Amino acid sequence: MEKNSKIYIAGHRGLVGSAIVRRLRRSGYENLVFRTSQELDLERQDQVEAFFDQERPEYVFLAAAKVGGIWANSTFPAEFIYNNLMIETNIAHASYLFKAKKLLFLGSSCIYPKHCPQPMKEEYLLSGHLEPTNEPYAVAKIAGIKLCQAYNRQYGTCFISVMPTNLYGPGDNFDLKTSHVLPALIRKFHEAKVNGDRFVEIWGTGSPRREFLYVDDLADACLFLINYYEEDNIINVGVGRDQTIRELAELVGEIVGFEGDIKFDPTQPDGTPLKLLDVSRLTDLGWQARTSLEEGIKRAYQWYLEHQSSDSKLESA
Ligand code: GFB
Repeated sequence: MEKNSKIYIAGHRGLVGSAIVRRLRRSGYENLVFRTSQELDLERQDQVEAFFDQERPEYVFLAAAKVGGIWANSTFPAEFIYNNLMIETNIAHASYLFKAKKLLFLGSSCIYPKHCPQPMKEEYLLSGHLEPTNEPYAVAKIAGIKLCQAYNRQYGTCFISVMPTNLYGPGDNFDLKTSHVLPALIRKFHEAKVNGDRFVEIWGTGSPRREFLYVDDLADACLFLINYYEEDNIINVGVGRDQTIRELAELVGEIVGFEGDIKFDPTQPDGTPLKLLDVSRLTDLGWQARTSLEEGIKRAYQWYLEHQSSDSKLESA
C-alpha cells in the first residue's frame, strides 16, 4: 500500500476495525474511508455497491462482523449466520466489481473443528465437526474464506483471509451477557472489588484453554499481511500460548486487585475444550505478537476504567 492509497475499513468502530485505523494512522496512512452503520447498511447489497462505486477503495479491511461470546453465539444463531454472510458477501463482491487491489478478510479461530489437534494448523480447516455453541458463526466465516478463494481463482482478485485467535483490548464489548470472557472477567472482578463481594462467579468449569491476542497486535499483523501476504491459503494470527479459564481468572483478579474467591458455574457451557493456533506460518514470515497477556490485560482494564461511565459505549462497542 502507498501512503496515499485509498483504504476502506469496514467495521471501523468495532474492536478490530478501530485498532486497524489506529495502526494505519500511526504509519502515516491518511486516505482512509469509513461509514457508520447508520450511514451504510452493510447487509444491503445496493447500498454497499453504491458506496464502492462512489469511493472506489483500493484496499479493503473487512473487519465488520456480528460478534460475541459463547452466550451471544448460542442465543442469536440466526443473526450470527445471516449478518455475517450478508456483510462478507456484499463487501467481497463489491470489491471485485469495483476492482479493489486487495481485500483482507478477518475470520476466527472457531472455524477449526471442535476436537482439532493442537496447536491448530491452517490445513486442519474442514477436517472435522464444529463446536455447536458457535457453529452458525463459524460456518459464515468458513463461507467467507471460500468466497475469497473462489473469487481469486475465477476472477483473479487478491483476497486474503486472516484467522485471529480470541481477541481483547481497548474498545471491547464489556456487556456481561454478550461479551467474550476476558472483558467479562475484567468487569466482574472490578465490580466485585468495588462492591466488596466475597466471590466472583465464572461460567463453566474453568478447564477450557484459550489463547488471547491483544487487538493492537492483530492490527499490526493485518498491516504486515496486507503489504506482504498474497497467498490463497488462510493464515493464523495468535501468540502461540494458551491457559485455562481458571488461570485467566486468577490473573485478571490479581491485576484488578480483587482479594476474594472464584466460584465456577458448571451449568454454563464450556464451549470448545482447546483452542490454540499454530502460528508458525506467520512467524516464518517474520511477524510475532509483542504484548504479553499481563500487559494487555492492564491496558484493557485501564481502558475500561476510563470508559465505564459511558454505558452505551461499553455495551455496543
Ligand atoms: O470468550 P467466550 O465467550 O467464547 O468464552 P469462546 C470462553 C470461555 O470462558 C468459555 C468461559 O469456556 C466460557 O464458559 N467463561 C467464564 C466466560 N466466565 C465467562 C463469562 O463471564 N463470560 C464469557 N463470555 N465466558 C467464542 C465464540 O468462543 O470465541 C465466537 O463463541 C468467537 O464465535 C470467539 O469465535 C473468538 O472462546 O468459547
